[in-house]
Amino acid sequence: MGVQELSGVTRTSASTCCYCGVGCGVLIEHDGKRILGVSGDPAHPANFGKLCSKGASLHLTGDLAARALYPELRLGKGLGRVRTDWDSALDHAADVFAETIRQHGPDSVAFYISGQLLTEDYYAFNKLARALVGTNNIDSNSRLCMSSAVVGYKRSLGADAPPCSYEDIEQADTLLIIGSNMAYAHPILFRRLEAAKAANPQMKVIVVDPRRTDTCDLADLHLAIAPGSDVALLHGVLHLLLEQGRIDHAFIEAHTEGFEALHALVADYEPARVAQLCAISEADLRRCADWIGSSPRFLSLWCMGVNQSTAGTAKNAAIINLHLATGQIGKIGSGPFSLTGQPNAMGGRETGSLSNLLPGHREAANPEHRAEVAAYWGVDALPETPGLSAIELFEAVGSGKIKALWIACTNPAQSMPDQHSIHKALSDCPFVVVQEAFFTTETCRYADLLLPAASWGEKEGTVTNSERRVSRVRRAVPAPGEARADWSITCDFARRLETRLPGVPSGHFAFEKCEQLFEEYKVLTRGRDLDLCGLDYALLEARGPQQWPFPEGAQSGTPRLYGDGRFPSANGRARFIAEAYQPAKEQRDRHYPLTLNTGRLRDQWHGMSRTGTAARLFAHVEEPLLDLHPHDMAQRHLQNGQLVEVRSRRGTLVVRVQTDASLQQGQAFLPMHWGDRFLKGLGVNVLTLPAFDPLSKQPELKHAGIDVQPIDLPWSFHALIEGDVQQRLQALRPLCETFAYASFGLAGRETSALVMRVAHHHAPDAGLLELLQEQLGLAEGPVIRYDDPRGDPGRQPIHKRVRIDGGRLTGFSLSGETLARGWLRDLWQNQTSLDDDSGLGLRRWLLAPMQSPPGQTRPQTGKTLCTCMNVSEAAVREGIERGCDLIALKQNLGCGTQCGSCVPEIKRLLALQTIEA
Ligand SMILES: Nc1nc2c(c(=O)[nH]1)N[C@H]1C(S)=C(S)[C@@H](COP(=O)(O)OP(=O)(O)OC[C@H]3O[C@@H](n4cnc5c(=O)[nH]c(N)nc54)[C@H](O)[C@@H]3O)O[C@H]1N2
Ligand SMILES: Nc1nc2c(c(=O)[nH]1)N[C@H]1C(S)=C(S)[C@@H](COP(=O)(O)OP(=O)(O)OC[C@H]3O[C@@H](n4cnc5c(=O)[nH]c(N)nc54)[C@H](O)[C@@H]3O)O[C@H]1N2
Ligand code: SF4
Ligand SMILES: [Mo]
Repeated sequence: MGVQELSGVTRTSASTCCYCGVGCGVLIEHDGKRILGVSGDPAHPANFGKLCSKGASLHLTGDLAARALYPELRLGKGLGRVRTDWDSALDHAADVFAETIRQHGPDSVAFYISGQLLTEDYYAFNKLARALVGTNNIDSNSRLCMSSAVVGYKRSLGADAPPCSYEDIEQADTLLIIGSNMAYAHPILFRRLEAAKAANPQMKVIVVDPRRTDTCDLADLHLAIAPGSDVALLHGVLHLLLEQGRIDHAFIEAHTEGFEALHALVADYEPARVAQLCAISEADLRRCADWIGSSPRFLSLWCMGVNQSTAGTAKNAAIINLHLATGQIGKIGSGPFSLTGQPNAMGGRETGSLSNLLPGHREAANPEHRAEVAAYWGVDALPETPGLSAIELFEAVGSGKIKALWIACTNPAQSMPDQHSIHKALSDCPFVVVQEAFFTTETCRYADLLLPAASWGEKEGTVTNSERRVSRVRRAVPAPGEARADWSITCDFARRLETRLPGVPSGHFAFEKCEQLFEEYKVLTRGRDLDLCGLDYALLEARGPQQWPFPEGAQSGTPRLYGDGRFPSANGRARFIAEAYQPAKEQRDRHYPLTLNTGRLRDQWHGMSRTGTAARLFAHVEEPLLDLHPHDMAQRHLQNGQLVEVRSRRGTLVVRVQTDASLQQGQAFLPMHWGDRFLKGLGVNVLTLPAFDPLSKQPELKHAGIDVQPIDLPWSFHALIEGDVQQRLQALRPLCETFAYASFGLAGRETSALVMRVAHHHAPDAGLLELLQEQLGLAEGPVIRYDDPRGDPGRQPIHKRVRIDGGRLTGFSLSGETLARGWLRDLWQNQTSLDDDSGLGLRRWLLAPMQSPPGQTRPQTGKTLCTCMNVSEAAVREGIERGCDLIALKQNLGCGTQCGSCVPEIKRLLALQTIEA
C-alpha cells in the first residue's frame, strides 16, 4: 500500500484507474519524476490485479505537448490568451465573479463540474457554490450519465444507493444486462462475469440492446429491442411473472407499497403487444420472463442504454419493480445494480454535486436539509432557488442569464447534445473559466481563463466505484508545469472570493491538505444511508478500499444493502412505480428515416483528451465511422468506406460509413468520442437532441432521428507524419475549416504518427496546400515529390510527398489520388529500410499511382484486435482459416492473453467462421 521502494530508483504507488466506474486498483511505477509503467493492483478488490486495455496503457497517455501547464488569460473577446501567474489569474477570476454577483445576483454565475473529479474536489466546489456564492447553479456531467439512476434508486428504494457488490455478479443465476455494453465500458467486470459463467455454465445471461455488441458474446439470449422500448419489455416480463404466479407476495406485503397500481398497469402489457412494441418474438419474451421468474438469484446490470433517455427514470423504475416483485434484492447474487460510468460518479452523488442535491444524499429543495448543511457550514442559510441542470444551465448561458461560468474536468463543447447551441453559448458568455488538465479540448477554445489542473498520477484524494467502494487516489509524480490539484485551485479561488463579497465571513476554505476536506465532508454523512464516518485516510491506508455505509465504530464496510427488507424511505418500505411506456422523442419519419444510437468504443475515453494521446489506442478503431445495417446501405447505394452526409434536425456531419450487421434495419451507430478536434464539424453531438427526462433531466443521447446521403467529394488528401503529433494536430486542425471533410487520428506503437484525412468538392488553392505541407514537415528537407498540377478535365491535380530520414520513410502526403496510402503506411509501420538493395528497388514505386508495387503483399491496413500484444484482425482471421480455435490463437499469436478485452471479438470471428463454413 502507498509508496514502496523498489530498486531505490523505481518505485510504485498504489492508486485507482482514472477511467471507468469499475474503479480498478493500479500500481503506478515511477521514478518520482515520471510515470514509467502501470500494472493492476493484486490487492484491490475490484480487479484483483487485472487491467483492461485502457487502464494498462495509462502510462502512455498524457503527452506533455497536450497538457495545460500555465494559467492563461484572454486579454479581451476575440483576442488570444497570454500566460499569467496563479495570483493574477485567481484574483482576476474572483474580481469578475464578485462583480457579476454584485450586479446580477448569485444565480448569474454557475459551475459545471464532473464525475471525474475526486470527492474532495467535489466537496470544495459544492461548498463554494452553495455556501459562499449562494447559488444552486452547480451541476455536473453526471447529469448526462447517472441522474436517471439517482432518481430511480431514490424513488423506488428511498436513497441513492446501488445495493449490490461485484461479487453478486458472480453469484447470480440469471443476469439481465440491459442498455450496457460492459464488454467495452466495464471490461474488468465483464472479465469477472466471463470467469463466473465459465465456472457455472448453468448461469443465464440475457442482454437487452438494440445492437449485437461484444457483450452479447456471453448472452444466452439477446433481445435486440426497438430503441427506447425497454419499459414495454420490462412491464411485459412482469405481466408474465404475474400470470405465472412467479412473484413474491410475502415480500411485497411486508416490504413494499404501490403494487396494486403497477399490477393494474402491466395488465395491458400482453405478450403479443409487447413483442410488437419491442420488435422481438413472443417466444424470446417468454424465455426472458421464464429465466427471471425461475431463478433463485436474479441480478440486473444497466447503464446508458437505460439512463440516457427521455424515459430514463421510468426505465430505472421498471427494472427495480421486477426486483421488488420477485423479492430479488438484498440477497447474495441478486438486486438492481446500475453500473456507474465515471470513476467518481458516485462521489459526485454523495457530495451533492447535482444542482438538486446537497452533500450527504440530501435534497436542495428540502428546507430541513438546507438548514442542516447551513448550520454545519456556519452560514445563515443555503439558497432556495432551484439550481439549473446541465441542459438548462447551458440554455441560461446562451440566453445571457448566466454571465460567468466555471467549467472543471469536463468538455461540454464535445459531450453535450446539440453542439451548435453549446458552442454559441460558450462563445457568447462574458466570462468562461476552464479548469482542465489538457489544453487541447474543444471547451478550452472558449476559456477566457484557462487553469491548468493536475491529473491522474499527480493528485490525491478518494473516489467511490459502482459497488460503493471508497478507494484512495494517490500522487506518484509532481504535476507538470504549474498545474495544481483541483481542490486546491477551487479553495484558493474561494478564499479570494470571500474577501470580495460583502458580509461574508472568511475562513471557510482554509484547507491545506485534501485529507482535511474529506474529514470535514464525512461528518455530513453521519447517520445517513451512506454514513462514511468510520473511514479516514489512515484506515484506507491500513485496510484498503471499503464499501459504505461504514459508520463510526464499524469493523468493516457493507457489501449488500436491504438484507432486512427495511428501506431508507419515510415508512421503511420500497415503492412500486407504475409508469406507462413512452416512446423515444424522435421517431423515424420520412425526413429522418434512421435512428442514431451513440456510445463507447473499447479503447477510447469520451472526448479523447487523454486516450487521444496514445497511438496504440487508435489501432482498434482508427477513424470515425457511421455504422449502418446492410439493407440501409444497399437502399442508399452506399459502399463501405464511402463518405456520407449525416443530417439531423440540429446539424450535419460528414463521416465515412460502414456496413454493420450487428445493427437492426433503420438504426445507425456512431461512437461518441470524436469531437470537433479529431473530426471537422463539431463532432457526433452536433446531431443529438437536448430533450430530457422530466424527472432526472438526463438528455436522450441514444436516439436521434437522422438521414444519411452520399456526398461526392472528388478531391482527397491523406497524410501521415511521424513525431510531434499533438503540436502538428494543433496547427493543422484550424487549416481544415474550409474542407467538407477532415479527420485526424494517431498511428503506431513505439513511435507515433499523426494521420490526416481530408476530402473536398475541389482541390484547394496552391497556397493552402503548401501551408498543409509545411505544417506536416513535407515542404522541405529530405522529401521526394511528384506534382501533376494540370488536372485534366474530370481529374484532380496530383501532388505527392514522401519524407525519408535515415533511410526510412517518416511521412508522406498524397493529394488528389490517395491509392498508395496503405502500403506507404506499411513501409512506415514496418520501419522498412529504403537504403538496402530491396529498399532502393522500392523507392521508384513510392510516387507511383498504385495500391502497392508489383510483387508486394497487399497493404495490411486494418484494425488491431489485441492492443496489448499488437495482433491484427487479419492475423486472427488467417489463424482461424488455418483451423485454430481460441486456445490455439492465444498460443500462436498471443492475442487475448493479457487484458482479455479482445476475447469477445475473437470469439465473434470464430463464430462467424463456423456460420460461413
Ligand atoms: N471504453 C470506454 N469505457 C467507458 C467509457 C468510455 O468513454 N470508453 N465511459 C464510461 C462512462 S462515463 C459511462 S457512462 C459508461 C457507459 O457504458 P455503457 O452504457 O455500457 O456504454 P454505451 O456504449 O454508452 O451504451 C451502452 C449500450 O446501450 C445501447 N442502447 C442504446 N439505446 C438503447 C435502448 O433504448 N435500450 C437498451 N436496452 N439499450 C440501448 C447501445 O447500443 C449500447 O450498446 O462507460 C464507461 N466506460
Ligand atoms: N452522443 C453522446 N454523448 C455523450 C454520451 C453518449 O453516450 N453519447 N455520454 C455522456 C456521458 S455518460 C458522459 S459521462 C459524458 C462525458 O463527457 P465529458 O465530461 O466531456 O468527458 P471527458 O472527455 O472525459 O471530459 C473530462 C475532461 O476532464 C479533463 N481532465 C482529466 N483529468 C482531469 C483532472 O484531474 N482535473 C481536471 N480539472 N480536468 C481533468 C480531461 O482532459 C477531459 O477534457 O459524455 C456524455 N456525452
Ligand atoms: S475496467 Fe479498465 S478502464 Fe475501468 S477502471 Fe478497470 S482498468 Fe480502468
Ligand atoms: Mo458517463
